[in-house]
Amino acid sequence: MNKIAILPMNVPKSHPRYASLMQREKLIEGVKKNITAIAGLIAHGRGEAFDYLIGERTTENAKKAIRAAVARMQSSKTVLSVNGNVAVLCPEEYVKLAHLLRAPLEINLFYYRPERINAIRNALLEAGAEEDEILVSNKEYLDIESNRKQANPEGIAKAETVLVPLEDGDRTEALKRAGKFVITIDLNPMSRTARFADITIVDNVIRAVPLMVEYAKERQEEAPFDNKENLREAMQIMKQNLEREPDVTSHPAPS
Ligand code: PTJ
Repeated sequence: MNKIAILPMNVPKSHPRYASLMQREKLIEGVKKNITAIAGLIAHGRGEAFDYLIGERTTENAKKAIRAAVARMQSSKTVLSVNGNVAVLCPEEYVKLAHLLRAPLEINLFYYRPERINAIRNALLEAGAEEDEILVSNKEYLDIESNRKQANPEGIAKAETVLVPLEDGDRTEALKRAGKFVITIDLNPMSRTARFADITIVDNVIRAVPLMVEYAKERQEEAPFDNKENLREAMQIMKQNLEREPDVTSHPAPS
């Protein structure tokens, strides 16, 4: 890992893509600290492309999903799954959400390495989590091949609802087969995770998690939520943005 030369970058605040460049810097730092998987950088790039298509903003469609997700998490036994990307992109807000929901955090990695577990645990502690709020997936639980099959008997295995932010596609279906209610935050409305989840928030975790924290400060009413319709709407927004005339005066696309 240390053999890879990563040039330190001085991102000027005036740069029009400052916020986006800073997210990349955080992830690169995360790789250096063993928090983020190298593949997490690629995953982020894919997310960025979809973020462009929704106009790099939280749409009304995403807000509706966030409200439904918070209502469900407030009224059921919930666990917040943690991977390397979330642990660098929004650790403080994720820990705050766990506190407001009184839900444990469970580290569950696709690219498992013991040193990554330790690094992520430390990142969560630094972000304000208590030692006993952090669980690690440690027992075979799901009928899938990848390391994501693990779950903690006191955490995901016992939970009614699992929040799985930005994730590869194999776990959501298996969690559904295990009877869980699955909520995801995924910028790609076409991903397997997005399609198989019960509630999909099509938004960047950077924006969605702080908003979840805001909503979780008050009791949210549970209301019927149609995820297929929600995904259809998200794809419609992307389609409309793609059909716009090129506009050099405004980017992201205005709402
Ligand atoms: O830390 P690990 O080992 O558990 O690995 C985590 C990654 C993310 C590397 C792993 O789960 C993976 O490879 O995921 P995928 O298959 O690339 O899927 C990630 C999904 O999240 C894609 O659909 C992306 O579009 C989406 N995505 C990427 N960045 C963001 C995002 N969604 C919301 N917010 C983002 N910032």
